Amino acid sequence: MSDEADRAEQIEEARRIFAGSITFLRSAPSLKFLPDPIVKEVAFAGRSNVGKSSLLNALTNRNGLARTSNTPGRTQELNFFDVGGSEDAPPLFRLVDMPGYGYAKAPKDVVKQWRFLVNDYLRGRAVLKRALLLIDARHGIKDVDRDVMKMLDEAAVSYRIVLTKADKIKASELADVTARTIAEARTRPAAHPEIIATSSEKGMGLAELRAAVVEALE
Ligand SMILES: Nc1nc2c(ncn2[C@@H]2O[C@H](COP(=O)(O)OP(=O)(O)O)[C@@H](O)[C@H]2O)c(=O)[nH]1
Ligand SMILES: [Mg+2]
Repeated sequence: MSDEADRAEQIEEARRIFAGSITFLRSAPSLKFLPDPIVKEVAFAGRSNVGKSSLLNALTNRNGLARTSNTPGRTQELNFFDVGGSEDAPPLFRLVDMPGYGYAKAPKDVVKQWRFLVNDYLRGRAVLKRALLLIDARHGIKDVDRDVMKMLDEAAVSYRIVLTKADKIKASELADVTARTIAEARTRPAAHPEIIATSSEKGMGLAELRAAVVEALE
């Protein structure tokens, strides 16, 4: 089979999986609430307001799956979603919505709690196959994102950068930020060398991102 046909098949398989059942499993405010690690996980991380909830909803075609919150930096929980499976069968895998970071007004103890929760999860979770690190296309990688990239590198969790809100900038600016982001990703030990540009608003990059999630499980 040609690479192109292969790719089309991956995209179609991912589309099918994301069109199937996806259900909220539970929130884990601390490690003791983590679900049993029975299936692989792919986690979504990013600064508060980066568009993570919008992207999860767009990816799964479900409006209320991840709540688009107007109190950034408040929810310090890992949210787990089962993809596929049924009452008699385990899920195919799980999506994990990680708590947002980088909210300027977050109290110090909240920031500290975030670091403990995220670090413990990243370091101790063998079923975590990849993190998708969301970066606002208007701003590119910021120092708070670099802190998280460092955590991922040090925990040896494979991650891939996803640009969000690509509809908000011109094509030339998107080309620029894409090139800069790829260049930086390539200096990072655990980062995937390619990135994906998305817009939840316009549906851009969603099919590719779904395929990237499924590919991360292989
Ligand atoms: N134009 C545009 N706005 C977006 C997009 N994704 C999210 N937003 C907006 O950005 C804000 C934050 O989104 P949200 O998903 O709640 O971010 P979160 O804090 O990372 O979960 C909201 O006002 C969204 O409507 C996008 O792709 N394009
Ligand atoms: Mg959110």
